[in-house]
Amino acid sequence: MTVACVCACLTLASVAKPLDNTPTAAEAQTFMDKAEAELLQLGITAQRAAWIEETYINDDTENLSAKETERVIARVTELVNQSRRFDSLDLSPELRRKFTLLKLSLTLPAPNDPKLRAELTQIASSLEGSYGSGKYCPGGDQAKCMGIDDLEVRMGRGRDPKELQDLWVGWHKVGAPMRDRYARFVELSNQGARELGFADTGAMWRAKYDMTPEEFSADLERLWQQVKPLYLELHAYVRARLIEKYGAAAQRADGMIPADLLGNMWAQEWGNIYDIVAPASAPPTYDLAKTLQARGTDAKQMVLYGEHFFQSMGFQTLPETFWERSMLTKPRDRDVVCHASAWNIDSDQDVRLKLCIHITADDFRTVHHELGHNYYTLAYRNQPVMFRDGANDGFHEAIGDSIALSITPEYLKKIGLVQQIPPPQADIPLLLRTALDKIAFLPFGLLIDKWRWEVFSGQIKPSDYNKAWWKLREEYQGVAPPVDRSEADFDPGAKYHIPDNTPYARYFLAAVYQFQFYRAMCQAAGNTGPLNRCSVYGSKEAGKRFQAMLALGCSKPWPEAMKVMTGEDKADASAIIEYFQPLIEWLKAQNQGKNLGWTVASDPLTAR
Ligand code: X8Z
Ligand code: ZN
Repeated sequence: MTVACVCACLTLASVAKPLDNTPTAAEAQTFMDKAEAELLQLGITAQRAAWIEETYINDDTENLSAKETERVIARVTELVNQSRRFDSLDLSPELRRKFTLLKLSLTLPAPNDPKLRAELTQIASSLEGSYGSGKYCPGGDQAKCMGIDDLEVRMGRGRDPKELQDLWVGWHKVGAPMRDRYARFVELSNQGARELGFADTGAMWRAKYDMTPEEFSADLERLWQQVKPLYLELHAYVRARLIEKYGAAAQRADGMIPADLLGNMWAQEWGNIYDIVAPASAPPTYDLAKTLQARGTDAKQMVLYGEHFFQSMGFQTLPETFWERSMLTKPRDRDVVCHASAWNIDSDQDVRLKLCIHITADDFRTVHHELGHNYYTLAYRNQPVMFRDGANDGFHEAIGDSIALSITPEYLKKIGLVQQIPPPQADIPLLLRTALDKIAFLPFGLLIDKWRWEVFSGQIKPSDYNKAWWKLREEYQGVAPPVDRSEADFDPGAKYHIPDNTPYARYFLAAVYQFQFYRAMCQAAGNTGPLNRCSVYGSKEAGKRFQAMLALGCSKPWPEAMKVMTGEDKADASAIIEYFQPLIEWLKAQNQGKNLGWTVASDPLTAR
């Protein structure tokens, strides 16, 4: 029994203290126990500082938060370097996983030189501050200034191409002043990544998925190829309807769509232009925003709807402190980061939301998205510190969205938000409305980090930042800048996750995972009808299945966590295809005889 012998020898080797200075498994365990306790405390302070910074932006809070971030990065780096002496030890899979996670834990690796590290964290804080305090004041009128939350609502509702272009150009000015800081940020962070043994920061990010960075890139490409045909159909259909509506303003010889006409500042989700593209003879569906507004729903009630859904599946009520400490509306007297986020200050019960809620259908869904993060952190809070995170970051982003897919007309009727359930013929319009958000998002979700990975690897030079950005947007999304751009602009800076340094591949993954999770919950709930009509509202069975996966945190490689919930151990877009099947057939019929796709401009910075 060779195998048993090998195991026994290794176990003995790690128990008995060898004569040389080789560390033991017991020492590794003690080291990790201490590291976990220390990092928990450092993390809590850093989270508090970040919370204050993002809900009260000024030089002081930026500075204090940068200092705390710096402290965490410095200590993690130190611990990673010290832990290298345990690299060749035979440790339990659990302990080995903790060391691997520790090594991968920084999103912002920083140089060991304290001066450079401080410079990097200051830049990081200031980029975030620039975005958060960014405004556009039409006509230069200070009384009309809008932050991104108001601008998003205007982009969603606006139907005058001139106004849309003006808002688009106005907001995108926020990027230009970030350009030089961003280039330095990339340089410094890469140095940190190299010191930790990675090729660059992007390679470090791609190493976080229980597979090699190369396997990860290939997996994303596989998923994209699965869904690309559906995106092409949607793009062609929407393009035709926009041309019907706007004429020349929407029409381009190359077949691309101007990026300001899709109801969203970044053309990343198109649900807001549903009214423009709705099938001509569609039976009326429902207008959630109108109903919510007519009832005088406030921000807190929006969140209560979300909490109520989770509770119906057996999840706990949110702690009292959630309501005391969350920021649900935009304060009048100071700059805040309005971009929605969910927080867990203490890796325990101190969960919060930070949102500038508007009473819209978008924000109704965003609330569910964010609560998904909160419920995930609550579910894994009893894991050891190193395992208190999502199975991977795509899981974290998918949880709330997989619940929001259950916001069906039947569900809305049950909670009194629609009067009448639309007839079965309304399935196509409803699916189209969902596809405008979920399918339109896919290429966007993919290209953001395609850009960033090449920026970090040096393939894209600072002098080409904007050109490379638009080349990817044109290639993947088939959208073009509404006005000429140049390298004097820095349009990536106008998208939150670039100045905030939040990796973005997670959202692409989540767009796929959420349909897998939803399909599994629907099975658990005993759904037998078409997938798109399923709601797991009230299903304790679905809740139990979900909770079992959530409670694992990142204690197991993500395929194992996925298996617990879905029986599958791979990302797979077949659930998306199943969900949208009736729409796919309908779109194909609508597009018959039309060309799908577009040609990418040779100069991506030129509007037309
Ligand atoms: O950033 C978010 C969430 C916070 S984690 C509101 N999302 C991405 C975005 O807004 O770009 C959700 C969907 C994609
Ligand atoms: Zn999120």
